Amino acid sequence: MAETPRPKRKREEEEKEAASHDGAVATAAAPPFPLAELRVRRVLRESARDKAVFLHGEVTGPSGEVMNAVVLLEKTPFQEEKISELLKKHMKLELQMRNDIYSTYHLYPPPELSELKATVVYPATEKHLQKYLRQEVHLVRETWEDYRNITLPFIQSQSFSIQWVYNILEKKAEADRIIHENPDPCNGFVLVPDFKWNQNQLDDLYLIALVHRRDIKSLRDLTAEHLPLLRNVLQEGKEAVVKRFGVPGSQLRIYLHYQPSYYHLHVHFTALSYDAPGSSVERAHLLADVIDNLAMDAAYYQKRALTFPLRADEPLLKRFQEAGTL
Ligand code: M7G
Repeated sequence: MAETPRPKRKREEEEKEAASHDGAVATAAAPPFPLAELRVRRVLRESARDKAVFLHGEVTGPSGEVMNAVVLLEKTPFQEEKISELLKKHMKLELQMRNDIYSTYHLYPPPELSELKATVVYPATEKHLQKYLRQEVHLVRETWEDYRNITLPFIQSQSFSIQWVYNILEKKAEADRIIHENPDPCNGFVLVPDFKWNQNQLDDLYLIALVHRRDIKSLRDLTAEHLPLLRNVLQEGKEAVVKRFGVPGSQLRIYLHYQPSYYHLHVHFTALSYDAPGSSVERAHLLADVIDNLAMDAAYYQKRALTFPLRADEPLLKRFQEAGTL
């Protein structure tokens, strides 16, 4: 596991704490994915702004079968404390152009300071390939009746496997990464770093709270019965983040996605200053607002229409089109 990033204040204290996590290693005993053997089939998406590329590739399995993989390569944010090292230890500096007081260079950092983050989904299903493929997007406005008649039957037949969630809850994976746990089977949850975050810097802090209960698919299922659980996630989640990372609750965006990709209730915790993917108004619902809405009306999310984006080729969009609701 990467070293826990240190908040700007309380460095000494944090260093001591970080040291206690240094020994942690990834739980997966499986060998690393054979990246060098990946045959790239196509670029699913590429983003100059995010400095990221999503690849669809193939690898040959042990018995000769061809298996799909999605590989995301992305440049990681700068770590403030490593910048002077990077400037001192660069391997090469090539002048690109000079004009008056302006000049640009190609700077080649040493390998240990030029890390890329690689995220691998293997074996990847057709749904993973679709999830990462750049697509035109449409907004859908779903009434409660639409949810019951169109969305619910669809997600019951189609949703992504949530085995990774159960692995975390049962400590079969990522156990060493747990930031906080409330073990109560009804009102408890586990808070872990999201796999989008490499934990090297706080600028893109991203954690995910997974509830222990397995019967809540999404925002749509929430009622006043779930208020104690949601309040625990909000309160204890904020306390755990300030304790471990020094980031106060006032600088966290804590929200649920609707629609989520994985239908087991979870809550996203991101740094407020980070423009996290999926944090825009058409997908993110602030947990504090969700709690207030349920406190005012126990069946709020079984009454109101909800808007969300769907990619052009998503089968759910087709179902809405066929039902004539778009
Ligand atoms: P979502 O709202 O269901 O879908 O969020 P999204 O992926 O479209 O945002 C699920 C969240 O879980 C995302 O932020 C993922 O990055 C994160 N996530 C997904 N997987 C498979 C893992 C995993 O294996 N470990 C961890 N720690 N996070 C994951």
